[in-house]
Amino acid sequence: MQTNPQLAVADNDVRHDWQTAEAQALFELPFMDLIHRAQTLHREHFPANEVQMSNLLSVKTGGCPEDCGYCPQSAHHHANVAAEKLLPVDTVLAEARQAKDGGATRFCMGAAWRNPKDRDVDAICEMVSGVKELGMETCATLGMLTDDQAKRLKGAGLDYYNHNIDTSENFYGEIITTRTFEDRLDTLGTVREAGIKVCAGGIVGMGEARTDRADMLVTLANLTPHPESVPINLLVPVDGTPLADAPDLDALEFVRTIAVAKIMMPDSVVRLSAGREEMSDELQALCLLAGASSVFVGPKLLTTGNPGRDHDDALFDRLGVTGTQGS
Ligand code: SAM
Ligand code: DTB
Ligand code: SF4
Repeated sequence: MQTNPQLAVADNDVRHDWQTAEAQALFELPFMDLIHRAQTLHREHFPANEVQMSNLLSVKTGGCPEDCGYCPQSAHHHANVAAEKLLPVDTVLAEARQAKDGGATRFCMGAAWRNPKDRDVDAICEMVSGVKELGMETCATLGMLTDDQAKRLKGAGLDYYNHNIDTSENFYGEIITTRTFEDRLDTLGTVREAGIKVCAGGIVGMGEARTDRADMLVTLANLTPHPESVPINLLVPVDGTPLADAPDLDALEFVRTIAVAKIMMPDSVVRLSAGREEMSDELQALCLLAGASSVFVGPKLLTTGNPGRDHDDALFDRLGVTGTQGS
């Protein structure tokens, strides 16, 4: 439970029986009403002026057999990303130590896999236990997992697993053909069953309709319990991917998506994920006002850019926000 004990909490805010029409109606609220409602709920559940910071490292980049239309790491597309092997454990631990020296307490490792092989899981378990020994929280995103792999990762000390449903069940086939929406949900169940905290969200701005954004949030909010963390990514259009020329999403619609996510999952940390590099400070401030309370920090996400720490520190300063580490 991520509830702030100092603040009054209405537990009946946390529901698992959302209908598409209700989510759609939230999207259609006047903007001020929507943001006010989301921010009011947010501060009933979380400290109002804190933003959690996560550090991300791509431990296995490119050459992925999946065909996710947005992703520069897919071997099906022609983005300028070279395929690399899994980084050595020592290299990853050196990066984690550096992140720790910079004040980080959560370290997230991403791999461009459809699913890890068992021998990959051996190496990832070594990374996870090494990062744990540094005294940091651990997070990984490695694709689909078997029950046994999830249990082994949990045993090594994995705290969070990121696996996104990406979009609505309806729109999913337009974006990915090599695995199903059901596969994604199965992995989320496997992760939850293994006792690992769930980080699950999606991407907006891929040409989907508002109903798709509403449906995606309904699927996430009807998971029981809710994912502890809900990343909302704005598509980073990358040359050489099928979505390179996707039409820009109205920025206020992105803010609305964050607000609706917060209202439907008030006890979850909504993360303002990919897309920040192209956002103005003012737009990011609106996203935080809409209930986002976590960001990835550092100059790189997995393969694309992210605002540097200096910029984020200055932004937090302007907003009177404290960047916190850990959960
Ligand atoms: N291969 C694993 C998987 O797909 O689950 C883990 C890594 S994958 C790159 C992690 C997530 O990054 C994807 O689920 C997607 O939501 C997000 N992502 C990838 N490319 C993106 C892009 N161009 N813009 C926004 N989000 C993106
Ligand atoms: C998530 O939802 N967003 C992060 C994290 N989980 C792993 C990844 C964003 C990737 C953006 C494209 C790239 O840098 O390759
Ligand atoms: Fe592979 Fe993940 Fe990229 Fe899809 S999103 S192509 S599974 S790395």
